[in-house]
Amino acid sequence: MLRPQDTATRDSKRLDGVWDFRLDAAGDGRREGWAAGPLPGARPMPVPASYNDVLVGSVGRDHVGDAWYTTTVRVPRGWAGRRVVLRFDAATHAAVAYVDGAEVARHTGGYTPFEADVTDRVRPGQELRVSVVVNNELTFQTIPPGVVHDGPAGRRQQYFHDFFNYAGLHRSVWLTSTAATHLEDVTVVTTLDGTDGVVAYTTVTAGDEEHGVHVTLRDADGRAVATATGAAGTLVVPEVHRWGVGDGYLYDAHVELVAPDGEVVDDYHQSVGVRTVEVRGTQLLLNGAPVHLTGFGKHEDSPVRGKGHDDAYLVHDFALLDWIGANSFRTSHYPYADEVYDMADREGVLVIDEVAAVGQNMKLAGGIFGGQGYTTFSPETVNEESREAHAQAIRELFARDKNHPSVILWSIANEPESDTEEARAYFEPLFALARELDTTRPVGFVNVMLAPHGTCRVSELADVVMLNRYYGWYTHTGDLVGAEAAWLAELTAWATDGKPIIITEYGADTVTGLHSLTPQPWSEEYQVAYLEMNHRVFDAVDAVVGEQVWNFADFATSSTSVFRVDGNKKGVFTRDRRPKAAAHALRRRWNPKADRTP
Ligand code: BDP
Repeated sequence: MLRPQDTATRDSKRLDGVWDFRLDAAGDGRREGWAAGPLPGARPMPVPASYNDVLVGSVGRDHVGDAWYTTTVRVPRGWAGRRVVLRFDAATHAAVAYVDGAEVARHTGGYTPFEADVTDRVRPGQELRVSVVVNNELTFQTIPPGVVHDGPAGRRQQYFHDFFNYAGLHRSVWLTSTAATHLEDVTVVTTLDGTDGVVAYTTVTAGDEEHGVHVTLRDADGRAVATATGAAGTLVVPEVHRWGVGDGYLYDAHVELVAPDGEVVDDYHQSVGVRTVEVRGTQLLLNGAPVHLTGFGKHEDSPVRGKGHDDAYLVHDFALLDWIGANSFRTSHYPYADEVYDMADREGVLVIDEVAAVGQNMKLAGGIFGGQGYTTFSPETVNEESREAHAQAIRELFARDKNHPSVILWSIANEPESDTEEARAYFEPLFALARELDTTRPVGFVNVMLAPHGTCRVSELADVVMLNRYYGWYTHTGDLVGAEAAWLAELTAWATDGKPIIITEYGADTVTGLHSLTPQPWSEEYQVAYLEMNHRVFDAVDAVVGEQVWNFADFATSSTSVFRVDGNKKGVFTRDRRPKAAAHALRRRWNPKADRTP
């Protein structure tokens, strides 16, 4: 599936704006055919945004079930004879889309795109109605999992991850047009041969005629540096400008589909960063040289819009990453909006790209230990159907993000149960699938503190060890001396596996403005002391190739716990992106040469 684009032969129309909207907990809309016309009792709702906090009161926050969106769009007159596609960048968590009341697409998985060919349903120059019903229910067979309970207050969604279950149309909706015969997919894989860059490409074309493929690779100044023909081929770039950290140099592969009479019927621009990623021993190599990741686990999260994509937050967050000296982040705990990866590509920021498999661990809920009353892997809980949904989530993520140079490592789950035979059996085929889909990037998963070295049965399947550890927070609370000794002992044991280790989470909840002369948990001083203790431990273990603090910013969580006060406060920045003392401490470590004049 290619991204919407405006080229000489492709057009796109973004349908973002204020749509008509209605919650439908009872599920009346599907029975009564609400997709067919204007939505009865509609209220306004922005797209993209989560609907939850846009609405006032608990109605949006506590909603479980369907929510309807509808809008009308005029199909451009110039699209006569063209193939027209309706695309959703994301609908969380499951959706059915309709055009003029007829179902055109169905999709499960809240963080990856889907589309429908609606050519037969549109008349150029005419208006059409786009409706979509989005459902936010999570079960043991969804990614991520959850359980819906019936109670005196109605249906309630329980889930096992530590961020609010925001839902709705979180990303853009598009109507696009191409020629009937069109490019369906483009894949690029880059390698280095001395000072040459080698770009291997493959294309997939849909349509019945024999068409040729021409590819021209241009540098950032628009100069053609290599050309090739054929559905698959290789482009060699002498003296290539490598893509690297802080140097997001991008080439442009212009792919043209040419009819036998020479007419260019379709064309698409694929940006290309020429770089290699490799694991060698305990090192992670970018372009053959070791890298050390600095940065954060993030969330797509901001006031009012929830998980709705926002370009202002996007650009500001990247400016903050640059200010603090972060060269990487993890898309904890789900695939982010396409725009985020585009920005990472152009800024030279490294991304650990994560599947939305978070919460498959019934001994844990959001870092807090304590049984959930379920067995993780069983015929009734996480089972074969869940694994198929998980496999599908991997397929869709890899297909979407395969061409981003910024994506250097896949994470196929966060903190699943990993110390049992059942876990091993569940994950083995998923690792095999990931390796089959992408032979060019390392694959891993994020290990939880409950499965320390020696007990984890899944980490040996991974290329890189990724650890979330909270010594000094969830254990050894307030005792940084004891924490340091225990943490160093565990990390030293992991290092004996001979793989690179990335600390994907370490952090302490901190109330901004809470100060203490002694390092008290929740104070800004404690967060700083906690991070410094962790850094001493990391610096003592050579196999540690990355440190990503939990979290970049404070974020919203479910309102049903006694250990979250208005959300998770482990942010180094507040939810509105103001620095805590820890931000300055991290900047001193990660960006020591930065100008410190205010
Ligand atoms: C880890 C989870 C993360 C939580 C964090 C915490 O991966 O989602 O938010 O703990 O407790 O277990 O803050």
